[in-house]
Amino acid sequence: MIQQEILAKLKNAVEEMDPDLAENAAREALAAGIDPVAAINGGLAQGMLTVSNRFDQGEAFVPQMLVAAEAFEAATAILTANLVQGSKKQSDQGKVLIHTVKGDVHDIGKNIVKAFLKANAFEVFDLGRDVPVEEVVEKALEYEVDIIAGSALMTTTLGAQKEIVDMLVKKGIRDRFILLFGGAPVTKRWIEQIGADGYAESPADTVRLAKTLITAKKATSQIPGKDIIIK
Ligand code: B12
Repeated sequence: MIQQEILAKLKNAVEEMDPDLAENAAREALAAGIDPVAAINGGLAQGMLTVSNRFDQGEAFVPQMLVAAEAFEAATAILTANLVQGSKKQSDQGKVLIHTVKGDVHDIGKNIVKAFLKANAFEVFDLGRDVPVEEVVEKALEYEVDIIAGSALMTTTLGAQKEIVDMLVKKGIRDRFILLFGGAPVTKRWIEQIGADGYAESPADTVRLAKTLITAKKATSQIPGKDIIIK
């Protein structure tokens, strides 16, 4: 009952586009012992969905979306800070480089995925948003990550995911990394077309997929056949 009330408060804070309310509800969730992942998924993300739908229907506009995103992020920061202090060592599962592709500033979905990966003991390097292709490749090599995870929310920026694959192929290092992409316009067909390894539509599926792919990679020292790994 208390859990439902607090989740409703988190959802409401995003819908009301109120960062202070969102932060308070996040603290309340932690104090009540609610799983931070459940708080993000069952509370904040639900509120964002409402606001996204309003935007799509022309009932909300860019300035409102920005404040809703701010409320979402303020609460996520509080909930995620708590996750990082969890008992499992970050990197137990593997290392992930996450980013939003060049030309694209949508990072709410990326941040949710990041929070879930961290909660599941992945070490996550976040390059932020609007990240040039060269930087993604450079940092993946520098941090020696297992997975490159990229988000694209617009049909106009989707092409940057292909550019990442192409650059890795050109440098002869494609097989060093598992390539996971996501964002609303990403489909199984797109992933097959560009030669990436997988995609997921939800943060929970991303974690499941990342674990399966890393296990397979460790077992075979290379990325398994695409038939197995594409969701
Ligand atoms: C919020 C929002 C914004 C905010 C972004 C704030 C922020 N910090 O992110 C603001 C207001 C800044 C914004 C700006 C713009 N936006 Co906008 N925006 C949205 C909106 C309403 C919601 C997106 C969102 O956050 N959804 C909620 C999250 C939780 O969902 P998600 O991102 O899909 O992520 C989930 C999955 O996709 C997946 N996932 C996501 N990333 C990854 C990564 C990996 C590796 C994996 C495995 C999974 C995964 O898991 C996530 C969690 O479930 C969408 C409409 C919509 N309904 O999607 C438009 C939308 C994406 N925007 C759009 C547009 C056009 C713009 C602007 C150009 C508008 C303008 N005229 O200025 C600018 C673009 C600026 C730029 N260069 O990027 C269009 C894109 C259309 C297209 N061509 O594809 C959309 C679809 C709206 C529309 N219907 O027209 N926007």
